[in-house]
Amino acid sequence: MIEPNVLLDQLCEGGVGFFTGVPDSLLSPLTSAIVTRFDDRKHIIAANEGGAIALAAGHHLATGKTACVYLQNSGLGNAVNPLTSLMDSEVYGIPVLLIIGWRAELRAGEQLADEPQHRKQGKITTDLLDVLSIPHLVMGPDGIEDGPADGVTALLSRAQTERRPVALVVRKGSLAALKTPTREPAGTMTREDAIRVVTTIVGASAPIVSTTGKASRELWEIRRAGDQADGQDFLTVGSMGHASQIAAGIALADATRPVLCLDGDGAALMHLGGLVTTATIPNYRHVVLNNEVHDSVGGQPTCGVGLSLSPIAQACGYDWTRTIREADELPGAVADMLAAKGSAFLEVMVLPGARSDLGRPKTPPKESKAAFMNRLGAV
Ligand SMILES: Cc1ncc(C[n+]2csc(CCOP(=O)(O)OP(=O)(O)O)c2C)c(N)n1
Repeated sequence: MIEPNVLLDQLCEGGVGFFTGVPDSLLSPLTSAIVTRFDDRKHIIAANEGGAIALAAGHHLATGKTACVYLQNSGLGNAVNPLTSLMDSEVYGIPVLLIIGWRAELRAGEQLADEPQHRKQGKITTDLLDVLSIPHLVMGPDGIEDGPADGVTALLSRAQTERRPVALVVRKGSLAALKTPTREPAGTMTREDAIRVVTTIVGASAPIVSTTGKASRELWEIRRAGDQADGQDFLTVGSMGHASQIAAGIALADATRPVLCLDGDGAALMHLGGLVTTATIPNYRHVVLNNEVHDSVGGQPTCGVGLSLSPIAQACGYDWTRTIREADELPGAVADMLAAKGSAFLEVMVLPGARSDLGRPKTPPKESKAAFMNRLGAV
């Protein structure tokens, strides 16, 4: 396995002086090494992958150097626009080294078992890089595959001399584990307990759209344990950051029915501008479970550590907003949110972490979708 700090040394020796990205579980050891080693002028956890590419562009414009952007392959979609219309040699020709965690990777043409939301992207990751004319190498636990041992250095120097994006695609299990630095917890209750309270009080009064990551897994398990009917929730298993707009589309379709979005802080921050839209919808209820970290992929901080999201929601136009930290405040706050006149935003500060035996939704996404649409009376 590759030691993250050895890879980091290689990057620094190759001239990389700035790191940014959105955390990924496969790359978690690398992000931990970067967080430990660099201060916040040399490393920025970006709100989204497109923003990370643009930060890297700015770094190059100011220093002439190549930055490193780390991301999960799910985030490539967010990065495609600045890669094609800003960085590409047909436009400004700006070098950047992408380090991409390859979920649902292909090994000798066979796909590694992974969640449904990763399958398509896993299949097309290297083809997509080809289409984008981004030279890339694949790294496995034994190092660079089908390339020289100093492949990373060669790739970096290609980015610099040819002034273009290049990519290192990293397989599962390639990086040796490194502990994520721990932080002061933002809240006092677990995310799972908070979800249990929210679902109990909301009952059948509002369909729920939940965010990407462990929150949806916990919601699914809570429904299973309670033997509750399918179709109450739409789990946004992929498409991080978009749960709020999915809920908005549902809320707009029927003004008589409240709709609740169960969001994460990282996801809400990823496409924060969406708050301006959701705030205008009177039957919209937004709960953000804020643990200040990307818990689902290893607990790395979000770009909003120490930031309260309620005042932002209020400034975006929400009619009702509140932040709570204590478990005993939650039932009353949920009831008030449901009774509020107009759009409502509740920020619940929660602890990072999850049960180690947390399961994953077993119902295929298309079946869940059909049950949800049935519940909404759409089929
Ligand atoms: C576009 C995109 N980028 C990155 C990921 C990887 N990813 C999945 S869940 C997650 C963290 C979500 O953080 P947050 O919304 O704060 O929820 P938490 O996990 O803390 O409950 C990340 C980065 C993804 N699925 N999609």
